[in-house]
Amino acid sequence: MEMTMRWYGTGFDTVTLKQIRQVPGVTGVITTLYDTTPGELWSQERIHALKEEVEAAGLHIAGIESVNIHDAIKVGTPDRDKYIDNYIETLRNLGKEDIHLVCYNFMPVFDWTRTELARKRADGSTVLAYSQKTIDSIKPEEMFDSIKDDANGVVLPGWEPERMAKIKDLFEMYKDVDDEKLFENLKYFLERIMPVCNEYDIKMAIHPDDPAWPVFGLPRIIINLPNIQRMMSMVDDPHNGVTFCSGSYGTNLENNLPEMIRALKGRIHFAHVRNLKFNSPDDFEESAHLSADGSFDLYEIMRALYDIGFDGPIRPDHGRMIWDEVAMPGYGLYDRALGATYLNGLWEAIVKSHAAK
Ligand code: CS2
Ligand code: MN
Repeated sequence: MEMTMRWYGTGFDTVTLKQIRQVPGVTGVITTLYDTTPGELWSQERIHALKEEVEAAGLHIAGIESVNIHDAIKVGTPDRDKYIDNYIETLRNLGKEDIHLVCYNFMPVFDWTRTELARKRADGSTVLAYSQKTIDSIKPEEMFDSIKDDANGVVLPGWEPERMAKIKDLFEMYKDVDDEKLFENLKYFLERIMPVCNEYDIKMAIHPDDPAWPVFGLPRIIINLPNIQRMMSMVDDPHNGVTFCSGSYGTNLENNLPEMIRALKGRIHFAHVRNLKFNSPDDFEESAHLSADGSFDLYEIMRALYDIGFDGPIRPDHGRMIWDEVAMPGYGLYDRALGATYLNGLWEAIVKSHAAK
């Protein structure tokens, strides 16, 4: 595996490449062109410039998170092909710049959903949290307003104000889309992009829906092992794989994370590893990475990744906000650096204990 951190780019991220470079063992970043909109074509020039900037800081681009999918593709409207054509061109331009991993998601309307961006924990840190009761008591259009004050002035990925302004239209657009339709539209998209993925050896790594169940009545399909297996078999190509995100699949306690990892051998192209602390099955908060602080055994998760021979990029996902840092919720430097260091420590111990046998 290669330890990486997500970086939103100069002007968007409070964290610098220099800081990331100083986190022990972190050699790459997962980045994006944050100012592009879904469906837009990424020029080779812009990708090249981003790559040069990252390389000048002594790091490299280990993958893109995300090239977002236009709603027309998810809904399957007649104009979807023009957006898929753009996506294909973007993949080609990434391939030409020697970038071989793309993370994306197929969630309708919202990306991840949390009801609080700054829940206070006993140690004074703040974390993202989710309560089903809160979701059940508000309308989707109220969702953005209820959390935006805790966003520390930054635009949250997937929660862009322009998008939120159109929330009612978005719901209207998805009104006839159920699980089956969404699977069908995902299949159509994957079939169209696989040739370019094969040509440039680009691994597509779908990110799970977070939380891993339908929210506000919208369908959500990338939520458990049977559905991932369905997704992989409907377009059976090794380039059609997954981002294994422990914090997203883990929202559903029925998902056995180490077992899922083992079952997905060969198709996990990217890993997000973090912990959650459940207060009840429908209320959880994002804890420190340390196993003892949350509900998951991070050693078992890392060991499962080791056992399947995982050799792709891994990153700490969200971190807590600690030491008075002001940053995008979930994406401060300090706790993610602690997370990366902890995960590296677990990995080193696993590697050495296997070598000793
Ligand atoms: C990320 C997701 O911050 C997060 O929760 O893991 O937003 C992820 O980047 C997207 O869903 C992938 O397209
Ligand atoms: Mn994730």
